[in-house]
Amino acid sequence: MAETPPYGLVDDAALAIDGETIVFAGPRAQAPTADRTLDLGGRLVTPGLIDPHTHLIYGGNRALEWEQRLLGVGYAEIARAGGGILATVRATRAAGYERLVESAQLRLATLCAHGVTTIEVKSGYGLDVETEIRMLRIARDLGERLPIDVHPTFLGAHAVPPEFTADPDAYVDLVCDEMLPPIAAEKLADAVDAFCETIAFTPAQIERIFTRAAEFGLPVKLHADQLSDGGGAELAARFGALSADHLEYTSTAGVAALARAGTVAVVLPGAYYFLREQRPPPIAALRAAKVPIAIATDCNPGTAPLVSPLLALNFACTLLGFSPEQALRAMTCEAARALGLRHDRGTLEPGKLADFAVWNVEQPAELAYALGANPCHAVYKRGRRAEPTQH
Ligand code: DI6
Ligand code: FE
Repeated sequence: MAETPPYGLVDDAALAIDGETIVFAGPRAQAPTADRTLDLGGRLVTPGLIDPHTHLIYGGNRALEWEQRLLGVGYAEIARAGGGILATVRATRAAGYERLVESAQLRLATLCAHGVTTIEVKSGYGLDVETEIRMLRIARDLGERLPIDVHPTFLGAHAVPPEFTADPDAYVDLVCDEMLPPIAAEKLADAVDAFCETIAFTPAQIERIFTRAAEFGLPVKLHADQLSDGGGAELAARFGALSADHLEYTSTAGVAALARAGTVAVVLPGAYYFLREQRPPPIAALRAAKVPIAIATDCNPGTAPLVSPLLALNFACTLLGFSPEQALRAMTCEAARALGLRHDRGTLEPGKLADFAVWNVEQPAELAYALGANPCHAVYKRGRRAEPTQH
């Protein structure tokens, strides 16, 4: 059998589309005849990019906190002093529906303009019933406003809100008993996430939330081992999580657990870069154990105010040892896997959604190479030209 060329590239290729679906992808000479054809000028076409981990919706920003961090104050230190995530919680609760939609829509339009056709969006800056639900509704609404599929994730266990500092377990009760039931009943989230960390939630608390999520048939994922090894990867694996994300401090046992469970490792090179972390996730061990690896922007105001998927690819290459080809796979087919969507997107094949990006580049490595450029020529979502700026 012939070896697959780098990136699975096909020269002089054609895609045939019926409605929302690809019916042919391959050499132009073999393409079926069509009612209507469109010449893409010989440009590179890739699957639409998929961003499987974002905190896109939030009030305010944390530029001042960033200034402090540049002067040497630590992220965890700021969080313990009531800043960090809790500062964004205050701004998000105060923002109201329209302002949250407006700011998130701007960020989303930028991601779309860089070739993103599917995105995951977490709640987690409300931390009360009303604001968590508001965030999830906004996530769903954004998917209606822009030509992109939005997959909302409920992240009620992002931080312990100020009202519950004295009794974090009572907040976990609220997440399980007052937040999850209406969210599941109204189908406001496609998955449930939690932040497993000394400054956030313990494995025991998260087990309660994940057990409840399973009762509602909701898949789980986890912010795992970002700042310390809290056994997050093992916890995610125990619950058959879709993904375990961050993983800077994941141990050898954690890697083995992910491999056994088939859980995807989502690495967030933007956060690694922006926090100036010194310890990279164990990429070589993950690869050796055949754990699928995806990349996401982690777009959030505290650790990764990043709206360029292409910069995420670049950081993965320059900081975490990805090849440009591995990086592109990590933001297409592996990212689809991280969202449980491998069956209908992430590659250009018959039967998959016609989600693709057209690029003004000579070779695919340029996608990860050009710092701050946007060579995206056009984006197609479900077979239609996507024009995010005109909405
Ligand atoms: N880890 C992260 O990188 C983001 N959330 C999390 O649990 C950061 C969120 C923030 O700082 O606002
Ligand atoms: Fe995150």
